[in-house]
Amino acid sequence: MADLWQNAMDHAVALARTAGAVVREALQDERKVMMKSSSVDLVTQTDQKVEQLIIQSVKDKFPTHRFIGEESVAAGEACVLTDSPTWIIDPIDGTTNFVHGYPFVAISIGFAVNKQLEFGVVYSCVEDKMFTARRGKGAFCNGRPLQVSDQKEISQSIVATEFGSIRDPETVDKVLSSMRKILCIPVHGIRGAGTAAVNMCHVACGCVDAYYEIGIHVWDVAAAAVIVSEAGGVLMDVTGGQLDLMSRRVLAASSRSIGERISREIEAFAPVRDDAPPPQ
Ligand code: LIP
Repeated sequence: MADLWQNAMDHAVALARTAGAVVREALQDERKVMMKSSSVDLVTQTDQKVEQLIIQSVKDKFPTHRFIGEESVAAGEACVLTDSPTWIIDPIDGTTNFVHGYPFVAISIGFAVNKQLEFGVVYSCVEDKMFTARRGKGAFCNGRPLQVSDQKEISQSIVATEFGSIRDPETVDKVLSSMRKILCIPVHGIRGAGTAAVNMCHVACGCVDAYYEIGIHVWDVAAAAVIVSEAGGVLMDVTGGQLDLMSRRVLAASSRSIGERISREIEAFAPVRDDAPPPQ
């Protein structure tokens, strides 16, 4: 079995590179933008094309494997993680960045078996950075090993987060209140790349000490979760409890103590889960 997953991972890296070239090329052209759940939840033809390209290629090579893909779920497919080998795909993480030409755009491919993540590939294609990790085998960027920061002082930390795409005033108040409390700890600063996958890879690299967000989806974080943990980081729920990939909440940190300290300042809320049955 071990070799089979290595095969799958090699295929994921090759696909991410091919997809990245498609995305970079599309950045040169005019992009046709469509809305999904709201005017700030965007999709383009490139998202759909890249997801199809990845899924078709995986189906040809691994016909029994299953998929959770951002645009397939948007088109009505179920978002269910079973014990079967499952590819969890975000064809463009950072679609808003892509639409505006803001240079953090990633192809994110995670892979789980028996509901356990086996490998993650995140290709930040404008920067040409290929982040990879396989369970138990370390995390890498363009082949160089990654290690989270050894910062133990929250007051000397830098924290990544995003405003997210849930924009009702009550939710925005909670998001801003959490950021305010974290800024007032005080931490050195707050940053955000505009993509969950890249923010998490920044935790793995050690250039930020933690990242949290409420409102993300399983395809935004599955691949990068392996990269963070293989770089020595920790993953948890924003309350400090156990991470639940379908809960749409994530906190990644360089250490449990930094993560738990941040979790104490976050005003948690619970978006509709990724695996919730569709409304009747
Ligand atoms: C995005 C996430 C980002 C979040 C956005 C959106 P997408 O994913 O990576 O962290 O703030 O609202 O969910 O839609 O670009 O794949």
